[in-house]
Amino acid sequence: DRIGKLEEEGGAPLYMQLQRVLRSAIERQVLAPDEALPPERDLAEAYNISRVTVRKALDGLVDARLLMRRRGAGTFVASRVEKNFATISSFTEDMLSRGRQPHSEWLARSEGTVTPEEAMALGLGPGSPVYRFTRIRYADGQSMALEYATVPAQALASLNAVDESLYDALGDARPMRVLQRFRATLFTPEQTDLLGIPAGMPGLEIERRGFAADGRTVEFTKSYYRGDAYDFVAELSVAP
Ligand code: 16G
Repeated sequence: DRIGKLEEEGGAPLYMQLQRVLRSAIERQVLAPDEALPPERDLAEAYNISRVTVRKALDGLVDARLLMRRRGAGTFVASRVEKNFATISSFTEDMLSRGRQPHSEWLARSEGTVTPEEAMALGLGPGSPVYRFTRIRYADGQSMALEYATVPAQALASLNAVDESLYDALGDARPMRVLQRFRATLFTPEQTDLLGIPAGMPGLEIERRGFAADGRTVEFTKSYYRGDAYDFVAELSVAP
């Protein structure tokens, strides 16, 4: 009832009418991101149409990425996050600004000395001390990304200074400029397990080197974003 009614007789085909109703409910957030749709059987009954018609309507919306199916769990309103590409923000800020609750599951928090790759990325000499943080990042309980961050030890007060947000812990030393590299990735079976996603899902690997206002490199982070959860958007203009 809350979702809306179909048009009167003689309108567009029924599956299209249902699509229109669902589309509008999603746009008005009557159906919220990540909300489960009623079972197809219930929709068919409520709208007095066949299950085949319901399925056809939902298939179209899944193709249009407005809905997504989770194996064994049903059909959900898609909850893709649009991340602006042109400004620097933290995961925590990204989620809070969308009214979603960020949460991290810590997989590792350790102290060590730089690997050659980290030394190069962070501009540190061999043997420099670093902290490493591995986290699964969630929004409203839904896994969004896996993150492996390496931070020069001197950038933080201590290994345990990071609570929920790395950028909060960095404070005045948070990145003011970043260099990023993107590449397509397929999640490994281990990452698939950690994120609780279907096998074979594509992802986006983003390597970020972040520089504090004084120019020091303060993070070298590899983020693996779920391909079904993110749209990266940016406004570009022609070079002057
Ligand atoms: C974002 C950054 C990541 C940074 C993290 C800090 C990208 C691609 N990555 O995920 O480099 O370490 O935010 O988030 O934007 P936090 O302050 O919530 O820990």
